[in-house]
This record gives sequence, C-alpha cells and structure tokens, in this order.
Amino acid sequence: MAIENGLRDAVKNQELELHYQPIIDFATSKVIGAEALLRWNTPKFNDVYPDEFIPIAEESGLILEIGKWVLQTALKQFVAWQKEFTGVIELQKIAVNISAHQFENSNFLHDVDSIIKKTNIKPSCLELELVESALVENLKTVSTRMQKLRDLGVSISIDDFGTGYSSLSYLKKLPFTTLKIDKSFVMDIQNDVDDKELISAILMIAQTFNFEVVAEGVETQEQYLFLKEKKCTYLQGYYCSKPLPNEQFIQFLRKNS
Ligand code: G
Ligand code: G
Ligand code: MN
Ligand code: NA
Repeated sequence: MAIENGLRDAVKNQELELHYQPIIDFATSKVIGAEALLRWNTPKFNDVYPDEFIPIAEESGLILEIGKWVLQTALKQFVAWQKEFTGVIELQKIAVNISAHQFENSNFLHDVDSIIKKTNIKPSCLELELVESALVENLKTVSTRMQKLRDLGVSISIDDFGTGYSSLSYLKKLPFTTLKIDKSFVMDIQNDVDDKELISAILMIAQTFNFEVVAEGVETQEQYLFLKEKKCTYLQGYYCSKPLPNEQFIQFLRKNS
C-alpha cells in the first residue's frame, strides 16, 4: 500500500526516469536503437526496482498513466537522438515494454497513435514489447488488437520468449515482427549444450516466420560469438552496455559513432 501511494504521485512529482539499453546489429556491430527501461527515483523508498513496482502499478491500474508517460518520454527522446545523430548513426528502433493491462485497454490504440503523431516519430521505429502472458486471451481477439497496432506501422516483439506458458501456435497466428530470446537461455550458453540447441532452434523458427531476433542478457564474448555465428539479428546485454540514463546513453552514441 505504501508503495502504491508513492507511485500514485510519481509521475506528477517527476520521480520516474527512463534508462536506455543499446541494441546492436550483429551484422554491422553498429548500435541501431535501445530498449527503454523504467526507473523510479523515490526519496521514500530505497532502490525499488521495476520487478517490484511494475506489478503494483499493474494491480492498481496506475500502469495506464505510467505507461503513457513511458511511451511519450521514450519516443520524444528517440526523436531527439535521431536529430542529433543524423548522418552519423542510423537509429532505427526504440523498444518500449507494454504490460497486459495497457495492451488490453480500449484507449491504447488511440494513445499510441496520438503519441506517434505528437512526437512525429516514424512509426516503424517504435517496437512494442509484449510478454506471453498478455496473449492468453482468445487468440482472435489478441490478433485483431495486434493487427490494428501493426496497421499504425509499428513493430511488435514478444519479450522473454520461451519462458511463458503459451502454445507455440500463436507464432503463426499473431502478427509479430520480433522475438526477444530470454536471457535465461543466453546465460547458460557456455554451460549447457541443450541451451545452444534451443537457441539454434529458436533462430530457425524465426527464419521460417521471418522474425527478427534480439538476444537479451548477452554478457560474454563466448555468447556473443555463438549468437553471431548463428546469425542472430540483434544483441542486447552487458557485453555491450547496461541500461544507461539518457545523458550517458548519448555519450555511448558519441563514442560509437
Ligand atoms: O532493468 P530491468 O530491471 O529494467 O527491468 C525489469 C522488468 O521490468 C523487465 O521485465 C521489464 O520488462 C519491466 N519493465 C521495465 N520498464 C518497464 C516499463 O516501462 N513498462 C513495463 N510494463 N514494464 C517495464
Ligand atoms: O523487459 P525485460 O524483461 O526483457 O527486461 C530486460 C531486463 O534484463 C532488465 O531488467 C535489464 O536490466 C536486464 N538485463 C539487460 N541486459 C542484461 C545482462 O546482460 N545481464 C543481466 N543479468 N540482465 C540484463
Ligand atoms: Mn523488455
Ligand atoms: Na526480456
């Protein structure tokens, strides 16, 4: 309850902040964008991480307001980076986490559309990250909802791929563009032959369905080299960078341009 009440004022009190984790193209080694990850700077509670406060934001419904703030802030920031690095770095992607509550909310489509227009972002640069638990409803309903978002021109990824409980049949029924391999699979690459096989299989499925693949949680050179050889599309992980506050992300872009 204390956390819920604190969160209630977080947007108004400007206590929310986004960090940005670079996403790198395996083929060119260039940074092509970032995932926005929410942080809460609160004087009342020490180090409350999203794993703790996002579920509270979801249960209380506050995620709707917070989620809108996240989208607006991330898109605005992305457009500013694109402007600053025109002709130097081709920034193609800003990935934003969307919780099931937001995805199911009847205003969501309208909100995304209006934030796109307001920030003037190229719609194809926006990638909405959904987790499998957002897809448990009737497949037809989910598919229709996703297609309307795709019709705006945005991409949609499935986050934490492989950890959920859904049937794989949604892969051919839902209009995704991208799979994000969960870090638990990537982390075990050096220890576990089966995880290597699993990732190879995921990459084969992705090729079949024409999905891009982001490997998350890449930390070591061994993981990096394995994924590169297997033609994974994008890398995200501490091997390249942890999530960074905006100013540091811009420094990262400068260093890598
Ligand atoms: O850095 P990490 O601790 O940032 O993130 C923890 C979890 O919180 C991740 O699973 C991520 O999907 C989730 N998360 C981070 N930022 C957001 C956000 O803006 N919205 C939602 N819905 N989830 C987020
Ligand atoms: O949205 P999602 O659940 O995918 O959020 C990504 C989470 O993974 C965030 O909490 C982020 O801070 C974390 N993360 C990103 N890169 C790495 C990494 O290389 N190693 C570990 N352990 N965590 C990472
Ligand atoms: Mn994510
Ligand atoms: Na993930």
